[in-house]
Amino acid sequence: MKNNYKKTILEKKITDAERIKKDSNYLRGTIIDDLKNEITNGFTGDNFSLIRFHGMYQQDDRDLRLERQMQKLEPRYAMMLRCRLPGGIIQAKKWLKINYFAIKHTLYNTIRLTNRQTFQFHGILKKKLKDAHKMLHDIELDSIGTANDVNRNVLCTSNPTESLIHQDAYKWAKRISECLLPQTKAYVEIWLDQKKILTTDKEPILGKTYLPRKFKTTVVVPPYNDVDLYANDMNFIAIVENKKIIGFNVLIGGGLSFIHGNKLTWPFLAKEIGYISTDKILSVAKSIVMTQRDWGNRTDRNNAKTRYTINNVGLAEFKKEIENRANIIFESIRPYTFISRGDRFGWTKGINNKWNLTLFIPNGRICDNNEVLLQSGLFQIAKIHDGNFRLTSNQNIIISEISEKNKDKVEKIAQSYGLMKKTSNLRLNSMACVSFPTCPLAMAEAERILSYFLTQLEKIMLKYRVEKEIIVFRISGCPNGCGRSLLSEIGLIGKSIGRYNLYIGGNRIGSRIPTIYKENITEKEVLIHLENLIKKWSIEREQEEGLGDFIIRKEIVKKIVNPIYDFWN
Ligand code: SRM
Ligand code: SF4
Repeated sequence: MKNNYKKTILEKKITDAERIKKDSNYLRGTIIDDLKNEITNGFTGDNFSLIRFHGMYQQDDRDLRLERQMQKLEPRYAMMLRCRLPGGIIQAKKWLKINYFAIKHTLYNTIRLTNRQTFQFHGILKKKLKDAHKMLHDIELDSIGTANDVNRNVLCTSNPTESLIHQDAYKWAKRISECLLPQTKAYVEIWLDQKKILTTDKEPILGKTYLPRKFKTTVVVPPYNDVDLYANDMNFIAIVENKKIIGFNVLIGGGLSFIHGNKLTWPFLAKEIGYISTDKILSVAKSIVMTQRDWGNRTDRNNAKTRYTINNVGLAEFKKEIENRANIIFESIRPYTFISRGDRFGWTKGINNKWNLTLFIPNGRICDNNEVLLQSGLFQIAKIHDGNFRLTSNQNIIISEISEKNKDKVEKIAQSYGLMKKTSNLRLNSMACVSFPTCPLAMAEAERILSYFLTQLEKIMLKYRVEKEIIVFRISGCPNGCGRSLLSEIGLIGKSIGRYNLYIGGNRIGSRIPTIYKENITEKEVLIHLENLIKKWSIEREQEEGLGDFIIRKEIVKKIVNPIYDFWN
């Protein structure tokens, strides 16, 4: 380990986030007292941060902030709750309860699919939180480890019924999720009223102060990179021989966030460290997490994610430590290729002769509106469907394992509720983060403005006769980059209300970080720049050349090779 880094992590003062974890008695804090406190709808002191370990964020509606301030009321506090759903699979029958809860007990009445294959409720009042957890428990779900400094929801390439390989990959995603979960009994005591037994809490993997920062994992089956693996801390790419997974290439240290103006922060693509056979996957996963636990920077949260640890100690040293801890030697990376990362919409047939129907969910927001009755349509499907719903990392949904006898019925419902409307390839490959009104960190609109941008871009694409093309277009309301804008061909990142940085030149499969093209521009300016680019692309592109690749070939921006240096220059 580099000496000056060792000195930093040993000598500098730990952050308050570390103090909170240390003092929390394995994530209990005084949450139980706060639940009884009727004076405020919020959580107090350390509990504000501790509830995140139980899968909840305290938020307030930012559209109402000013009005409530004027009325001298406390902000309209309510919680966002994120469920744990490794690989995104949930039985359709369970959806009925989730939907009922959203309609009856949340302020927004919607469900939000996230780009990490799970769902969130926004707007649960403190007094309804236990009901939410009990409802999840009744359907064998929970929200443990979906937020804060732990391993988050584990992603897995969607549509596992398509082959036995996918089923196997899903099994591994679940096993990794379970193996890395917090062991504390705090969740069941607080939310499910389980009696406290003599405290036997131990956290052999995560440690008493958990990880230095959030940690993200994927299991991927090439050629589909629908999970956007390069954005994740730890990734297992399945290597297949004779139709069986025989092992995994391991990639570590991806992440997309940065801070405007802070050149010590940068996005980074996960890097290859070697190949392992399947029997090593859990010990390697544990070793990577434990190395990051012990070596991650607990004195500066902006330098605490795995990619910074790797940069601080060196990739070779990090890899050696994993090998020592797991008692393995990585083999050379095995060949693999990715050809796409979008979802495969419409009908596909599975190995078990059952059917899958992938539906496009704009922004992952499950609600009814004038054009589409998404919430009602999915509810009707869930009532008759005895298979699963699969949530994708692109915020869409697959109705999976539909029997032959139900296929027509499902299609009829999907058609009559408007769930199978024809949509442009641009729209199908777009994404936005949640942003306003619930996200406290939002600087500019994302989810609520995506459709406006897409409608304008659809017109521009039609004008230049490229309306059938795919453009991976993504918006994030701030540089935390939840909409994965820094893995898009065209990405917007919020600067302030109505203003964005425009990034261009990523690629369709998500293995290149786009470059800043224009800074702090208005929505109108964004569209003017994009029209010029699309026009040029329509005339000068090579056959089947994507917009991002075209931009790099024509040197409209400099290609990002090493983001540590190139991202800011
Ligand atoms: Fe995110 C924080 C929403 C995927 C990077 N993210 C947040 C919070 C919880 C704001 C907060 O801390 O108070 C947002 C809640 C908004 C709301 O009202 O719901 C939020 N992030 C989301 C979701 C819902 C966006 C979506 O539209 O799907 C995604 C939930 C995924 C899940 O189910 O777990 C979501 N967030 C991501 C991704 C993409 C991914 O994981 O593939 C990233 C970039 C990848 C990465 O981690 O580098 C991402 N979110 C962040 C960060 C920056 C972390 C960092 O490394 O610095 C924050 C802020 C933080 O953690 O301090 C953040
Ligand atoms: Fe909120 Fe920023 Fe993430 Fe969007 S990118 S959800 S605005 S934290």
